[in-house]
Amino acid sequence: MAGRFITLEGGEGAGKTTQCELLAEALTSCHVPVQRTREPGGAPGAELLRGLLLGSDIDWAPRAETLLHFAARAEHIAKTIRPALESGIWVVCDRFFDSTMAYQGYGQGADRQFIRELSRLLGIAPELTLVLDVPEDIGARRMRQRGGDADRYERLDAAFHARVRSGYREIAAGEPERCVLIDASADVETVHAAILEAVETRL
Ligand code: Z5A
Repeated sequence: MAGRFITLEGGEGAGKTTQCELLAEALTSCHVPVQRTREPGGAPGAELLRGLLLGSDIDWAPRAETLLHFAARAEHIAKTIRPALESGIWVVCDRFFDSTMAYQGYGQGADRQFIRELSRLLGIAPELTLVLDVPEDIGARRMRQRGGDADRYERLDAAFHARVRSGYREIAAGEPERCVLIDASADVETVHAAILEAVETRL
């Protein structure tokens, strides 16, 4: 495809949203056409599913929750990601299939082989994944400082967030050709510089 597909991943408060915005601005200033998007969401139907996943108090069965994330992702790919890439636009996406592996697989104990197989069946994968790594206590403190209501996942306990973080570290270590682990405990500008270096080196 003509565009390049970059994803940002990490636990709560890692700074993905902040860094997606800065990366998109940096690409735009180099005259690279870019579409910023996010998961769950990024297309009208996927945003509806986001409401169910984040806003409801339903205690989903792990497989059902996994499939809802993949349903949202399939819609997002069909309506937003693939059309952008096919027309030469770079896609910078806040979370993608590694989030399902980290949160549902490592965090909630859903079947990881099932998630791997669903990821493969999507038929599309990021060329570069920046995994923003931050200790859970720093991430939680940033979220408290930001304020607002906690979603279903943010309300889960510290042990859950520790499993998510170690899951992300395992994913990054297992796929070094696609993933770059970034120390996200540094200040915003330092993290942005590390991301730009990874993008320049890898793409
Ligand atoms: N989820 C899932 O379970 N399975 C899936 O397949 C997918 C998602 C796709 C989506 O929530 C939730 O869905 C997510 C996982 C689950 N839940 N959790 N936890 P979301 O999209 O609403 O939220 P998020 O992705 O977790 O992002 P976030 O929690 O809002 O944080 P962030 O994007 O990583 O950080 P931020 O908004 O850029 O920054 C947070 C605050 O920290 C803010 O005040 C910043 O100004 C500050 N900040 C950012 N960077 C820094 C640095 N470097 N230093 C100091 N302060 C900073």
